[in-house]
Amino acid sequence: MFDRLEIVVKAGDGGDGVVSFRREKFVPFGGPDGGNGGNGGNVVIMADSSVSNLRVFKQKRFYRAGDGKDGRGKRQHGKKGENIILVVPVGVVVSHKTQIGGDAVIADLAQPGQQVVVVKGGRGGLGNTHFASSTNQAPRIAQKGEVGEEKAIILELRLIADVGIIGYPNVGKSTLLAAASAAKPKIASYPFTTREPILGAVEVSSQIFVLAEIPGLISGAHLGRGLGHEFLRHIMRTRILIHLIDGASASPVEDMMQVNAEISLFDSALAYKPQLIAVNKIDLPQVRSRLAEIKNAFSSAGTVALFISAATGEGVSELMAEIMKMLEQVARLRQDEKIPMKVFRPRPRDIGTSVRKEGDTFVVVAPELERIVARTDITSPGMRQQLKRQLTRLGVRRALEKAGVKPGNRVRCGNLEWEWE
Ligand SMILES: Nc1nc2c(ncn2[C@@H]2O[C@H](COP(=O)(O)OP(=O)(O)OP(=O)(O)O)[C@@H](O)[C@H]2O)c(=O)[nH]1
Ligand SMILES: [Mg+2]
Repeated sequence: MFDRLEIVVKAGDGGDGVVSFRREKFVPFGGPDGGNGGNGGNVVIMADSSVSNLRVFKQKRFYRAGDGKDGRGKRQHGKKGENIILVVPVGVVVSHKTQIGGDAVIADLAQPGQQVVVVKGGRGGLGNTHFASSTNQAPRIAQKGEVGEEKAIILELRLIADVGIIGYPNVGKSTLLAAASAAKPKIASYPFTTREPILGAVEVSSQIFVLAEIPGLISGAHLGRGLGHEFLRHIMRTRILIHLIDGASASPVEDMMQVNAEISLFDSALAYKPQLIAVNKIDLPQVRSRLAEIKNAFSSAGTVALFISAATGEGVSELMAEIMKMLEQVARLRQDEKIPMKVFRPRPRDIGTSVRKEGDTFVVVAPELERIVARTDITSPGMRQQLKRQLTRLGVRRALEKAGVKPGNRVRCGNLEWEWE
C-alpha cells in the first residue's frame, strides 16, 4: 500500500511582457502597445472519492503546470498557463518540506471535492503599455514573467474510520470486522494475515459508522518491526479504538498493557484515545472456564472488559451498540471544539534583509527583492532605474551601506550580480 510519498510540483512561469509600438501607415507616432505576459498555471491537489490510493504518484513524481505565454504587440496579452489538478483519495493530508527541515501541513483533504493550490503560477510580466505616463509616452521597458514556485510535497493517505480495531496479530480482528460489517477480510490462523487496513460499515439501529482493522501491531511496531509503523498513523484519525484481546492468551491484561505501551510510544496522544476492551474467543472452552478470572484481572488493572466471540457472534452486537454510544458521547464533546476544515495556504514568512560578504562580493538576502530581481530585465535602463528605487524602498541600500559597500564593489542578489554605483 502506497500511502505516504513525496512528489515535486512546479507551477508555470509567467510569460514576459513585451516592448512594442503601434506601426501603421500614415500614423507617425504610434503609442506603446506591448501586451502583458500570461500568468503561469497553478498546481492544485483535489480529493475525489473515485480514487482509493496514491499508486499513480509512485510512477510519476514530477508535475509541472503550463507556462504563461509572452505578450505580443497590438496590446495582445499572453495566454494563461494551464492549471494541473492532481486527484487524490479522500483522506489525504498534504504537507510540504520546510527549509528548516520537517514538514508543514498545507491541507487536510477530508471531504470529497476539497482542494488546495499547492504552488501558484508566476505572474505574467507587464508590457510597455503599462508603463506609459504623461512624462514618458514611449516607454521602452517591460517586465519579465515571474518564475513559478516549486515545492516538494508530501502526500499521506490517512484512513477516515470512526473506529479502529487494534490488537496483536491473530486475536480475531478480521473475524470481528466480518461479523459486524459486510467487509470480507481474509481470516486465517496465522499472524499478519491482514497486511493493509480494511474498512467496513457497521449499522446500529439505522446509524452507520466506519470500522477499520488496523494490522501489524506487535512490540517494536513503532520502530518499524513487523509490518512497520505505516498503519499506526491510521489510528490517529479514528475517534475510538476497540482493543481486541485473545482470551486464550496466557495473560490478557499483560497483552493489553503492551499494545497500549506500543501505540503511545508511536504517538503519546494515542494513549488518550477512548478505548473499549473486548476479550475475544470466549467460545473456546479453555477461555470460557476462566472468564471470571480474566474479568477480575481487568478490574484490578482499573478497566472493564466486554466478552465476545467474533466467530459465533456472541456479544458482537452488544459491543457495537456500546461503541455507537461512545461515538455519540465523543461527538457531543467535540461540538465545542472547532475543527479546522478550511483549506489554507501558508505564506512563507519573510525573514528580512541581511548582507554578508563573500570575498569582494556583497551578497544580499532579501526575499522580496529576490522576487523583484527575478522579474527584472537588467539590460533595460528603465528597469535599472526601477530596481534602484526598490533597493531604497526595501531598506537594502541602507543595509549595504552599513556593511561598507563602495561604488565599484560587486553586489549579488538572487541570480543577479551588478556593480554598485
Ligand atoms: N474459536 C475462535 N476462533 C476465532 C475467533 N475469532 C477469530 N478466531 C480465529 O483466530 C484466527 C485469527 O483470526 P483473524 O480474524 O484472522 O485474526 P486477526 O487479528 O485479523 O489476525 P491478523 O490479521 O493476522 O493480525 C483465525 O483462525 C480465526 O478463525 C473466535 O471468536 N473464536
Ligand atoms: Mg486480520
